[in-house]
Amino acid sequence: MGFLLLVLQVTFWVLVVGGAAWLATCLWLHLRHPVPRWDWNTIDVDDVRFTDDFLWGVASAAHQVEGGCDNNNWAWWETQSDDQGMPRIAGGQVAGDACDHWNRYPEDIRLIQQLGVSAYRFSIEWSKIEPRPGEFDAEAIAHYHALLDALAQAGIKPMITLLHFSWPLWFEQLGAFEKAENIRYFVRFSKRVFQEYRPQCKLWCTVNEPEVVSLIGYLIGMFPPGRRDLRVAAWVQRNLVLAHAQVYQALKHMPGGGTAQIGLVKNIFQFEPWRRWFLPEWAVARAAEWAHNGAIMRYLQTGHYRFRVPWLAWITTFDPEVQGAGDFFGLNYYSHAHVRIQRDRSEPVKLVHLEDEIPTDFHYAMYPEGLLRALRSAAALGKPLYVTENGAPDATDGIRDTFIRRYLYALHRARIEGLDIRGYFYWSLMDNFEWVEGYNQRFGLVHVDFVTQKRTLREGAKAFVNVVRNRSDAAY
Ligand code: IFM
Repeated sequence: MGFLLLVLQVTFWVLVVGGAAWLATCLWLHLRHPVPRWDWNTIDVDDVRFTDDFLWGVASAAHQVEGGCDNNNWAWWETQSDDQGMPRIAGGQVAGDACDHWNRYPEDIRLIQQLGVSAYRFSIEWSKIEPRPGEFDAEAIAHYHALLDALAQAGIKPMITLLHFSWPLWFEQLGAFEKAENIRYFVRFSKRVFQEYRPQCKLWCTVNEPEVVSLIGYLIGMFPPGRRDLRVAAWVQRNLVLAHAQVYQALKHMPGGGTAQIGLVKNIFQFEPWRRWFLPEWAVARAAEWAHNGAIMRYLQTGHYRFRVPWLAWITTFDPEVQGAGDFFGLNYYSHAHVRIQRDRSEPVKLVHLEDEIPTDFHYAMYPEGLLRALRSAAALGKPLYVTENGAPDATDGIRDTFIRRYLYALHRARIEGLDIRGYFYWSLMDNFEWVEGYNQRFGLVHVDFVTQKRTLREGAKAFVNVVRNRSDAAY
């Protein structure tokens, strides 16, 4: 009896002390990582002002809009099937002619003008410029000169992205960014492009979303090359950021490099626990936050890349050229997600959004508060910031107006706080090939009929046009 009492007493105190420690940890995490939600009913989202020198733009990427990108990693991927024999892209779609932007860019530049913006972010398709290793294609080079000339004539400032998910098939076959020694090919291509177009372009993005390429291509296996290996993914992430730094250093030493503005573009996506009292969800959310955001931000700040998952991926490198590499930081912001642990062996962890959040057509919700959070964390790098992408897939145009007004309100708030944000690029100018989703997700300010290639400005896009046109420096 006495022994049983003792066991009960010990159990009682273990539960009390353990429970208290659990709750205290959750409370501490909750206070350290709050999830701000604004009461939109009390906010006048139209009360926003931007200085006249703020750069407004729209964005696109070569493989998604140009058409004829048939010699790269994605063109190959679009013909592949998964283990169950299902096509890699929704419904077996392929990028094909995409928006035929390669031929229709004069019309698309007129659309950009109609929107009232003064900048266009686009990418140069590496596989067209350098179809075979070391061979540069004069026609493709001339094409981008013509595009840049047309933009200049229209008074639109270009922002060039050197690597936006697609690369030549020959580079893929060499192992792409799985091997650090392959970075030199990307540096060679970048130098050639910079030499050609620097006189026509001041703003340059090196690599777009290294964490997305590594996560989806090398861990989840839904982007090419379809690998599922945490260790490889962590190395690819490191190599892509190292590639950014090496390109940055190389271009800075070229003619025109000193005055060019060159930066990395990173997607910041926040991860939260679905239940704030549930420690395992905190643990997964914090780990995801580190893998997706923290590891790269710290690498850029210090040159140290640390990606440590016992037995799976244990990486520690120091690359001094990465520390501080970049004249600006390009932020792509889309949303946040809540991590839910569930009793489902096939999907033990699921990313969900809260019921009271406005959903987009994709798997994430509208969360403008997160743009301000992301801008604050990016500001820690001490560089000027550009929002290089922000937008929503919304085929029925039901939420685009609200999306734009709320996000631009968050942007305005960030500027009022004093964050050094130089410009904002909406993703995207027009509907385009949304990678694994094919043409099913419609992000465009402009609707595209992919049968006739007819472009039509969406009603919801007018909210963007209004802010862009009414800019004023009164508040500053
Ligand atoms: O379409 C993509 C783009 O290529 C990279 N950033 C996110 C966009 C929307 O998913």
